[in-house]
Amino acid sequence: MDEAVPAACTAGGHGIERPGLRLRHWRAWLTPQRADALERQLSAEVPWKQEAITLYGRRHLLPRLTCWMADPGCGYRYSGLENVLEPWSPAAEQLRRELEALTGWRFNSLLLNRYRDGRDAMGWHADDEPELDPAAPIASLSLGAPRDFRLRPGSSPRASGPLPAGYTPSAPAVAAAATGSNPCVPFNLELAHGDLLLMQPPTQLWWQHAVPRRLRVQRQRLNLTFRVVRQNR
Ligand SMILES: O=C(O)CCC(=O)C(=O)O
Repeated sequence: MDEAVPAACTAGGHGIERPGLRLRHWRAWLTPQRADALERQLSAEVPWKQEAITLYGRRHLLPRLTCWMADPGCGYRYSGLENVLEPWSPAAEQLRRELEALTGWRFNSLLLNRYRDGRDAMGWHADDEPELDPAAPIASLSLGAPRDFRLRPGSSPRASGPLPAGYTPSAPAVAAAATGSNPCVPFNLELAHGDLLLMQPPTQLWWQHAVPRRLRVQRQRLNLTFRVVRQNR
C-alpha cells in the first residue's frame, strides 16, 4: 500500500512512525496570517450543522458542528449518518488544489469539523469506512485553538493479513504493561493553528484517533480532513 503514496508526500514536515502507523506533521504549514483569514472565511462560508445520531434508540447531538463537501457521487456513511453533500466552497476548493500539489492525490471528499470550544470533541475511531480508498492518505488541516490529537493502537475490523512487525493491539492488559520501549503505546500530538497532518496508509487499519474534551479551551477550532472516496463501486 505504501508505494501508492506519491514521493511528493515525503517532502517537508516531520515524519512520525510506529508499527502500523505513518504520519507526517507540518507545524504552521500555513502562515498565521493565511490561517487567520481561512478560519474567518470558513467560519462564515460553510453551512455548519449539528447532526444527531441514534444509539440504542436514543438520539444524541454530536458534540461539534460538521459539514461534508464532495464531488458528486463521493459521499459516504459516517457514524451511521448518510451525509448531505455540499459543493466545495471557494476556500475549501483552493486548499484542495494546494494539497493535491503537495501530495499528488486528488481529494474528492472533505469532512469539516467545528469544535466550538473545549467542550466539543471527537471520540475514538479510525477512518476505515469501506468507501475510502485504503491506498490514499487523509490530509488533516487544523485552524484556531490548539487541541490534543490522541492516537492509540486499535486494530480495525477491516484489517486483514499479518500484524505489522512490532505491533501490539491496545488490550487494557497490554497497555497497563507497556514500558517506555514499547512503540505501540497511546501518544499525543498537539495540532495548532495552520498545522497539516498527513495520515498515510496503513495508519487507519491499525490505529485509532480522538480529540478529547479540554474544558480549559475557550476558543473554537476548525479541522478539515480531505479524503479519497472510491467511486463506482
Ligand atoms: O479534529 C481532528 O483533528 C480529527 C477529526 C477526525 O478525527 C475526523 O475527521 O475523522
